[in-house]
Amino acid sequence: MDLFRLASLGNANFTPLLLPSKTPISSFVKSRKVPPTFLCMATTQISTPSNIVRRSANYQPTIWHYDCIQSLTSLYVGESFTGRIYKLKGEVKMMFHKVVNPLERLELIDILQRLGISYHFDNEIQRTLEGIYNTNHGGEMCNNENIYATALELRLLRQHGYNVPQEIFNSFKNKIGGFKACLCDDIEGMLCLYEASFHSVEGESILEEARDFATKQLSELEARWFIDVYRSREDMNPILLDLAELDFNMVQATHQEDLKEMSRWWKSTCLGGKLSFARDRLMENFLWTVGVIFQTRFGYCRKMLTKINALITTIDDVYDVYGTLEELELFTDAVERWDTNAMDQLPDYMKICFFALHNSINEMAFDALKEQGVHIIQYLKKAWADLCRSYLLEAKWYYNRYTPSFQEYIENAWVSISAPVVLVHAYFLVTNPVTKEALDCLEQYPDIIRWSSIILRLADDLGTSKDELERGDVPKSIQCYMNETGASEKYAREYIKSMISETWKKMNKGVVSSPFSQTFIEIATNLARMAQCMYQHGDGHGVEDRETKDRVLSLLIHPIPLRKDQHEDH
Ligand code: 0FV
Ligand code: MN
Ligand code: MN
Ligand code: MN
Ligand code: MN
Repeated sequence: MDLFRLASLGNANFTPLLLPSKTPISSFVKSRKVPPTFLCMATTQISTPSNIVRRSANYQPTIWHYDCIQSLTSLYVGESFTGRIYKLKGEVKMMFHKVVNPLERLELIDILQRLGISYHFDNEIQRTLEGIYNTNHGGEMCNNENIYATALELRLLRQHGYNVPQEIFNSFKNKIGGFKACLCDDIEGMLCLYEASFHSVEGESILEEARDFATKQLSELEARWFIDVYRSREDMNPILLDLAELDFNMVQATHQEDLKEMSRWWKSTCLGGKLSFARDRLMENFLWTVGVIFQTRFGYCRKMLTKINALITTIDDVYDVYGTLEELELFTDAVERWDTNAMDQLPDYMKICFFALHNSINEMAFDALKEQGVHIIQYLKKAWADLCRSYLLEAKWYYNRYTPSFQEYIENAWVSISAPVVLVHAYFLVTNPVTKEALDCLEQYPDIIRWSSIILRLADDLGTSKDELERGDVPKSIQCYMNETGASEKYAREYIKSMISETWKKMNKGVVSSPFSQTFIEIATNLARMAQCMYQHGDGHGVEDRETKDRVLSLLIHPIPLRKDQHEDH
């Protein structure tokens, strides 16, 4: 059920769709009094005069209705399926013993990863790769003739934390230092080289050349997609396919239960209904978390991250769209104080929002105290205060019509994209025991959090800034860069894309030598990948009914149709 195969997802085929503006800006700016949904509330608000002109983002109501989500039921639950999975897993484990050729072993690992079932075989994969690393890189450098095999080896070993030198590609170079032209005919080899090149770190010129050389574009890398491709391959192994399909459906059944629970929570907050200016995007908020951590055993983490994403999405709209500067100052103050006493001065719509935030986050901290005996609320509330301060600074820039320099923008924007909040919470959701060292490190936002946040911010800007500027928002990275350098929009976008690539290299390096757990590293990496997925065709988070809808249907709603014999416990 792996959504992604490699760090390059979307890097390659990232083509933001620019939405033509059908609506003149003036019609976005509606004069709104208190939203009608608030009329039923006992209103104590004092600070919102009725003549305030508020912006509107014109977000559409959600297409995923509560009753529809609650009616999701999957066939793929229960012991007969668990037993079948267990049997198939045993057969795959046998394959690791039967296959002796190193290339075939690498291919087996690659296929398991692409089918999204490698997580069942972590030990086998680790042992196999260790053996291959020790044989090929322990002593003398190997001299490979097969570029496909060499690229596959570099990618898999680097993905699993082995430091394989880029120089293993030297034997494919010609006398003047370029890649040999004849390699182009090897399409499989070129694709493999292309993928491997995304595992480069800064300054690796050979891998950079490799990427330029292997210009083949990849697209659609989801496991769901690969399962369909694999089914029709000549060398398809029916055991692997059976396991992948069954596993996909069973994992999906768990996701559906998580989703249903979160949709009940979302309804209970009333945020979707009462804050009619804000995005009601429970499904998308959930989809992000499946992309970030899909394994069934991390259900609690997935659910809490869904809440966090939903709160972020709502509060972001409060700052970017609806709130007045005075209200935003009050809200920021309330979050900094983390005190319900600070709520008295807030307008009603902010009271609901603050209370939902305060309750949800306190509950998570309470869970951590009960389950693990760690007292973490100070770390969580600091992350939210940092986020709200960065939101407030952007609001001030907006009201002052100020355009920051690119550097000044980025220094704030990697926080205002909310990834640090997501990752700080994620850290506590997957780490046990929590160490003092890690806590100190976390407070300063370690590099892995920064790189992931920057990729998320830049990808979001590529996908959303056009609409944002039209409705009235601060200049984003593209506009700051254009303003500072005089570059065209086209060039500025290219620059931002190259900055994403450079940041991936830093990320690749940080992953090799990090004090954090593999699970946390994967979350941080997947968050950045997910950003490139969600913003690949424009605003896939805010706009529900395009590519995102197809992804939701194929990943979360529709199971893979199975043959009859796959239902039986042989
Ligand atoms: C971005 O929206 C947004 F809502 C995000 C990133 C929240 C959902 C996802 C996660 C929490 C991971 P928007 O483009 O309005 O954000 P900015 O920062 O540009 O206002
Ligand atoms: Mn697509
Ligand atoms: Mn926004
Ligand atoms: Mn914002
Ligand atoms: Mn944005």
